[in-house]
Amino acid sequence: MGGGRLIFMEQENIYKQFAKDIESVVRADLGQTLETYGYDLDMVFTASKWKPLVLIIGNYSSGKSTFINELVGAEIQRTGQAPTDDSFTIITSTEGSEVESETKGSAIINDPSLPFESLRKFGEKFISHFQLKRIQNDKIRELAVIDSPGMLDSVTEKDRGYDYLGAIGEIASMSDLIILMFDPHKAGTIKEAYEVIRSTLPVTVGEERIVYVLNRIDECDNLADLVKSYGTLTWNLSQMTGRKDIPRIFLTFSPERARQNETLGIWAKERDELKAAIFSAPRMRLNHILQHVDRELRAFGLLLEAMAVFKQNFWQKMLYLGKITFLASVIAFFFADLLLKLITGYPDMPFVISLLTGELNPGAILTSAAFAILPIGLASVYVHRLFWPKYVKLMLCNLESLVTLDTAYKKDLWKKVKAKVEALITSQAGRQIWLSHTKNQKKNETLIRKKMSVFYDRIKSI
Ligand SMILES: Nc1nc2c(ncn2[C@@H]2O[C@H](COP(=O)(O)OP(=O)(O)OP(=O)(O)O)[C@@H](O)[C@H]2O)c(=O)[nH]1
Ligand SMILES: [Mg+2]
Repeated sequence: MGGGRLIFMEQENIYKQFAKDIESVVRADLGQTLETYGYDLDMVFTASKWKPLVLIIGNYSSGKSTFINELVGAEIQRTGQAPTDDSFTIITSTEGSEVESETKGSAIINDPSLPFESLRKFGEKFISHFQLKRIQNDKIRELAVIDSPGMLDSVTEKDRGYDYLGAIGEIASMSDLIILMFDPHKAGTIKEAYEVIRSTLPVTVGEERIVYVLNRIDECDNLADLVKSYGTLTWNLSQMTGRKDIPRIFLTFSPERARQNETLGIWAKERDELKAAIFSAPRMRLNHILQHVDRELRAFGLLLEAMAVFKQNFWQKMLYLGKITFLASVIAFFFADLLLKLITGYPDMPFVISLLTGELNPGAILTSAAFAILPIGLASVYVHRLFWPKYVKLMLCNLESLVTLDTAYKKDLWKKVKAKVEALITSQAGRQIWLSHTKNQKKNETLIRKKMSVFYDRIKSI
């Protein structure tokens, strides 16, 4: 046990060190800049805050809880044929001298050492369906497994009382591995499962983090029955994900609950492979952290792009207005008093005349200067009172015009930062036209291009 524990500790150190290194590079190169734009660095590193997470989702009664119990080797979760779990339960081991405990949702969300603060937005009803169980168990020392309420067919957000799909999406985005479990009775035909695969997961999770499982295959009456279920599931998945390739689907069954079935032999080892995949979650975390930081930086890059265009458009218009004002000032300087003389007969000697006759006097220069200032004053009032508020409003109504969303990836990133761009323009537009966004863009790009690639190389060598 000592040796195994030592390897655990070493691994733990590698992962923690990796996360720390990325954090310190980003903080050193971009910390201040991120803060200038109200970017909370803690949010960027939420993914690396706690243990690797494995989220288990799927149809009701597909065997999620049974599988978790088997994984940890203890009856932690209730199981049953009808929909059983109505809560999200995080299961992990106790640390050091901690005793076994169950923590309520409100305490989890308010605990700054845990990464679940962002789930607060799903409201009280969700929080009351959220819990953390710490058990004495070495197997899950390095990770936390999350059991979830089974997906149902005819349930709505109103029935659940909270945005179930939204919560799944949010938890999935933090998770390093997502096990999506089906069973032969409902191989991908459940409405909520459809929604999750079709709309929720693609937004928050990279494909490589999702593991598909067809569980309870012992309940297929014969091989033909199993092939039919498998075919149905792959067909449904291809419809839902839009993927052209067929992802690997683990065909599993619970050795304890399985009915006698002679065709099962060949698949018996898939259960162990699935468990091995779960225990590799800490490794997945490295990728996850890096991808997460990379994505956040690229999203930040998009925010900078938007702010740079916001600033550039403004100064372009100012340049145009400046040229007109300058022209008006020059005309006013030379001819305004001449016009005044034609209308009112005053002053006696307009500036241009005195210039031509060589009788230039300081009084005439001063009057002309005063006339020259007039367009500047008017322009400045126009900019402050009319142009600026209108410009800000126009930009807020056309936020998309600030960025080029030429790829699906950029469109996804835009969903992440649009609200931030809006908030920046709403609350500190005046500041944004003075900040050096292009310089910050370059800094950000250099960090992504040069320094992040070093970390990608480092993952390969771990
Ligand atoms: N035959 C067979 N039965 C299984 C298998 N896995 C689980 N079961 C049984 O299926 C039923 C449902 O299992 P659970 O583990 O409670 O399923 P769940 O996915 O957690 O269900 P919800 O919490 O309701 O979403 C239980 O009665 C289990 O004993 C399996 O591989 N084969
Ligand atoms: Mg369950």
